[in-house]
Amino acid sequence: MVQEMRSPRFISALTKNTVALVLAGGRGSRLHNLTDWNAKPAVQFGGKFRIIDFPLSNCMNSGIRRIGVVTQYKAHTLIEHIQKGWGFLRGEFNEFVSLLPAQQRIQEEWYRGTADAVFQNIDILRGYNPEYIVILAGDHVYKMDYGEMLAYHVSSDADMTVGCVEVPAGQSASFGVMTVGDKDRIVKFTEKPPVGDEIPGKPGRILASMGIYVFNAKFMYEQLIRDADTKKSSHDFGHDIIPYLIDRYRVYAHRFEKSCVGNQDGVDSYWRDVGTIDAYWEANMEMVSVTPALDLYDKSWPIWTYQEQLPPAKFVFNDDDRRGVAIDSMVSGGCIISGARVQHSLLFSDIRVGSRSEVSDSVILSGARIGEDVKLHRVVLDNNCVIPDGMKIGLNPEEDAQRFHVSPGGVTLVTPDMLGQSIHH
Ligand code: ADQ
Ligand code: ADP
Repeated sequence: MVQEMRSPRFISALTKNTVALVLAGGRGSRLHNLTDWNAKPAVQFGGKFRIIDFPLSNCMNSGIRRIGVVTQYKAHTLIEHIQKGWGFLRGEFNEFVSLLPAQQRIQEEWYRGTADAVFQNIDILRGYNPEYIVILAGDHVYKMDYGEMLAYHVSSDADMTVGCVEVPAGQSASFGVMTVGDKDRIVKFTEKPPVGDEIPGKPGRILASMGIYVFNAKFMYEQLIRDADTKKSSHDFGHDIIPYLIDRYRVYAHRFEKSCVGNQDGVDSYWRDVGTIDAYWEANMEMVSVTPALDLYDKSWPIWTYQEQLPPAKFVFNDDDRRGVAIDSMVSGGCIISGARVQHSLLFSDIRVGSRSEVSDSVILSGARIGEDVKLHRVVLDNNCVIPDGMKIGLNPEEDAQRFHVSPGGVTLVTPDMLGQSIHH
């Protein structure tokens, strides 16, 4: 039965009857000043992408082409990105990426929690008339075939299915933690417990919710209406909806490794919530490694983005006999490395690095102007920073901590505001 249901024809019938909603409105405050002006899903990642490109590309590659993006907090860059980059879908084929900003459609409040963000768009969703709804987070980096998760949901006869992944038990407080019974039916679910229940037989590991859900559409509408009328609810999927449902309905866990795409043998399934500066730095650095677990070069599961058209990166051997070089690095379009050395770093687009400067183990977001004789080590440099000649960052943590934000892992975040450059150029 299950075998038969997993045929590609069957899965495409499911994905066609699905609407995906990408929740992209959260503050992402653990990313500190990187989200002062940008919602986390719009934060740049991997040299030329924005984080939201990953779930959106997964939808495309999975055959889900009816997508709503729910926005709220500091959505300007995000909205512009979606409009410029994701407008290629054809309405004639019933394909779209639709922006759903908080607009007080149902009540006089902004979106209160994740479930409320969906509830307040219920009339729009109903109008699309889908059989299934996939709820995704706009701030995770991974490649996943949602069609596999839908097939699992249908073949389990589930009302709701929660994507899950194994993580170290020490991270319990960041995740919804679940216990599963027969055939991975969820029997217990606790949102962000200080200490989560370990997986039986796997000490030190917990089964964490990825914050992505499949629902039978009608069932979801009923449950969101019920929750909206519940006074003491915080209207959050993890806090309120899942704990309420598990004893009353069929809620199943779908394991990410079953639908993770393009995993290399022997490498853990790649899924990252790049929620903190350390995690953000680390995940970007992983892209620079020789064989990253997430392959951006795989043409069978492309990650799409919008990027300004720019000339190729240029490496200049300049007048005073200095080579402009980049080693173990990724350098995007529009960059000019002139007589400078870039090592084990990720340079987004339109960046200049001047003579005798050294950039190492750093993530440099687009538009940076790095002067001469500069040293940057383990730095995350926000968009459009201007680093004056001779400035050294990342060599003296105590000095850095007075001007910049130094993360627990020793990564220095530098934004234009911290440099006294509040003018957007
Ligand atoms: P968190 O990631 O902490 O936990 P949350 O901050 O609620 O959950 O954000 C989930 C997604 O919804 C994010 O993409 C965020 O941008 C978006 N979002 C949050 N508030 C929103 C709003 N008001 N309007 C629109 N979008 C909003 C969740 C689950 C956990 C799970 C982790 C996995 O609750 O159970 O383990 O995700 O990362
Ligand atoms: P991008 O599309 O390149 O991400 P943003 O609109 O997010 O552009 O802005 C780029 C950077 O400029 C931000 O990361 C922020 O640090 C800075 N910035 C944007 N707007 C302001 C502002 N009004 N005041 C100060 N800094 C700003």
